[in-house]
Amino acid sequence: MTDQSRLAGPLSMSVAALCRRLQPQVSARTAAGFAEVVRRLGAPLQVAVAGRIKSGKSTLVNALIGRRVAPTDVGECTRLVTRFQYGTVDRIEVVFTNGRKQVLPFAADGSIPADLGVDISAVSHLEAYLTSAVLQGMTVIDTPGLGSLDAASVSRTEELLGAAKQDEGSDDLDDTSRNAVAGAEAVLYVVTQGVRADDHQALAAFTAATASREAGPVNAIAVLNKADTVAPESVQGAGGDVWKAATILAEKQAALLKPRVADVLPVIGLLAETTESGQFTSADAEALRKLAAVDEATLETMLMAADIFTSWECEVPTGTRLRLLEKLDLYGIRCAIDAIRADPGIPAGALRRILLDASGLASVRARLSVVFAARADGIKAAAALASVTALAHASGDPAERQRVHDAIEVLLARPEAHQLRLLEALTLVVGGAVDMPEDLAEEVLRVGSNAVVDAQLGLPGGTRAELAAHALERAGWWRSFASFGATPAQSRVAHVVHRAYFLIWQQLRENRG
Ligand SMILES: Nc1nc2c(ncn2[C@@H]2O[C@H](COP(=O)(O)OP(=O)(O)OP(=O)(O)O)[C@@H](O)[C@H]2O)c(=O)[nH]1
Ligand SMILES: [Mg+2]
Repeated sequence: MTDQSRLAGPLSMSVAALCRRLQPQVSARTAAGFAEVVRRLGAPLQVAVAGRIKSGKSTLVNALIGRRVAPTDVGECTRLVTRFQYGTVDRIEVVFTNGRKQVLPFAADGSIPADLGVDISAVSHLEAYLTSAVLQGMTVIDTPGLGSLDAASVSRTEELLGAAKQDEGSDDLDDTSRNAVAGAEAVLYVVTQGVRADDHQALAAFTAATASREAGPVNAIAVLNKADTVAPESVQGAGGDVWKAATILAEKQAALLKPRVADVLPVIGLLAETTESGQFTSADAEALRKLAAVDEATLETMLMAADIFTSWECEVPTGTRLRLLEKLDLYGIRCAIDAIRADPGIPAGALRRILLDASGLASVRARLSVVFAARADGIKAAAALASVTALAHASGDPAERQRVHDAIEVLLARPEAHQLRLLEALTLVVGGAVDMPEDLAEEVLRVGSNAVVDAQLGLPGGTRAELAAHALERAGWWRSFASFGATPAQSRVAHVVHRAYFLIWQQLRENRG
């Protein structure tokens, strides 16, 4: 807890310092809450993978971790929250609602057993500790599907993410305090083509119930999973291409989910899982080679539907075909066959690589690292500040509330807290708390939610001189908007945006030559 090097950066450090400083000045209960906030600040970013039932959340979690460990499809575990975090020894624990923990053996294939062998109604959640390097940067929380008919699993998720019983040492936290400090800090939202019009509300409801702050472009990204199942002829402009069709659909959904998520990226979770978790074997490659030798007309027919593929008369055994279907589905099989036909001698490893590239996972990873990893400090610090405010509010003591409020104001006024103020301003505008004309809201969003300067300025590829001139011009504009024409609430935001542009300009000048 005192190991500052584990904190994500300077903003987290200053919020942790604020908590420690305030601890002796507040009630024991609030102080316990602050201790929990500090503990969480030292942990990796908590990313919840959310989405409707069977959208492919667990499949994607496996792909990201690089191991087929989360149960997919069947079994009682898909109704439980599982937290995947870094550990030096692979271990699974069942955490019961009464706080008791029990170590579970892995199933023979290295996954979490489909049947836990315990009374599931007494289970709070699962903790999986894995040596996966990805987990050093973030804790991934797999959740049961939203819109599940099983009310018990929904309330378990809400309880866990919204009011999780944390580790030992925080037993003195009551429910209100726990509510204020727990929760995911970022969301990876999984949608499929069959997205429903109410996904926007579902995302809002999920984060309201579970995350310590609302989802916004700063801490939420979305993927359009099962891109391989999109029927290209149903999407105008796709020219019959599956990936193009999925990309067009993803863009449409981005507009629908805006501004709650930064982006919607198409992905084929299944292909990503198979190729990243060691499931694609040389036997699979051999079977695909045999299929590639089948004449085109027959193959065309076989690849029309899964049942035709498995039942058609063919040299490759039905069991093998079923296995390929499970691992790659028809689209992946088609991709592999095309690759083999283009290069008959292609080794299994290169084939795996092609399928991985076709899954779109690389873009998702890149986006995760831009949106989450690079901003972990700001996201964590902002979430922690929200928790601190909520804790003070819950204390019911006006003097205590004022003391905490004042301390936060002092912290935010410091120049190095600028990024926090920008995140705050962005959240106010995106959440509708501060009304802005649409073009200005867009601009706040662009400046606040991009990590790279030319994207922040809306001038991708601009020269340094162009960028600097633009930053200076916008800084001046926002300053005069803050003074003339803005409402008091808008003016607060405008000052922050002005400052952001000014700092960008300064940075561009300093890096000159
Ligand atoms: N074709 C195809 N199937 C997929 C893809 N991703 C997942 N699936 C399949 O969809 C089914 C559901 O996947 P899961 O990962 O269990 O979905 P989930 O969202 O975790 O499901 P719940 O936890 O039960 O809500 C499985 O049979 C997966 O193999 C994909 O990209 N393409
Ligand atoms: Mg699942």
